Amino acid sequence: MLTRIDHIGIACFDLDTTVAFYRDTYGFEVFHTEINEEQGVREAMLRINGTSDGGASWIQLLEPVREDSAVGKWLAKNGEGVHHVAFGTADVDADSEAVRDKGVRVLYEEPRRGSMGSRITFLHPKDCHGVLTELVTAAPAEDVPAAPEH
Ligand code: CMX
Ligand code: CO
Repeated sequence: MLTRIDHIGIACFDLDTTVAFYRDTYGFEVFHTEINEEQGVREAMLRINGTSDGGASWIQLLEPVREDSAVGKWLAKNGEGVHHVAFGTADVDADSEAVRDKGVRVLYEEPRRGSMGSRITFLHPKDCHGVLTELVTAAPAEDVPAAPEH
């Protein structure tokens, strides 16, 4: 069952200046950064709030590390902006199979590694009314790095 918005993925040309905008304008701090080579991104996760099921909601800022990556191609075509929406679930395997059974294209045979040890898959935007949709199961809490002091 999809129980929350896990994150909004936002594509940007320059991660550092975009992080600075989110900090200076809203006061959101970076909780975690990483490079995900498989996805072709350098990313920053800004924690917006915790939720009652133990998960959290995030803004995921994405800078491409390769022009031919999903985000690199999208940026070249559209410029900066909202790239995808991610729903949180306790069981990404079951939920992606359930969505597949409804005829929606699920892009990965098996979920892959996402931010902070999560497991992720994507649904094709053309089957989702133009929205690239991600399904996420967060890593168990003890696997997630502690929040920075601020
Ligand atoms: N939102 C909405 N539509 C999108 C889209 C997006 N983010 N990305 C592509 N599309 C649309 C394009 O506009 C295009 O539509 P038209 O044919 O009408 O012009 C169509 O989908 C095909 O796009 P494309 O540019 O030819 O790109 P590809 O088919 O090569 O790739 C997709 C599209 C969705 C398969 C690819 O982006 C993908 O595999 N995405 C999943 C992985 C990902 O996005 N990783 C980065 C984030 C990592 C993370 O969240 O951790
Ligand atoms: Co994402």
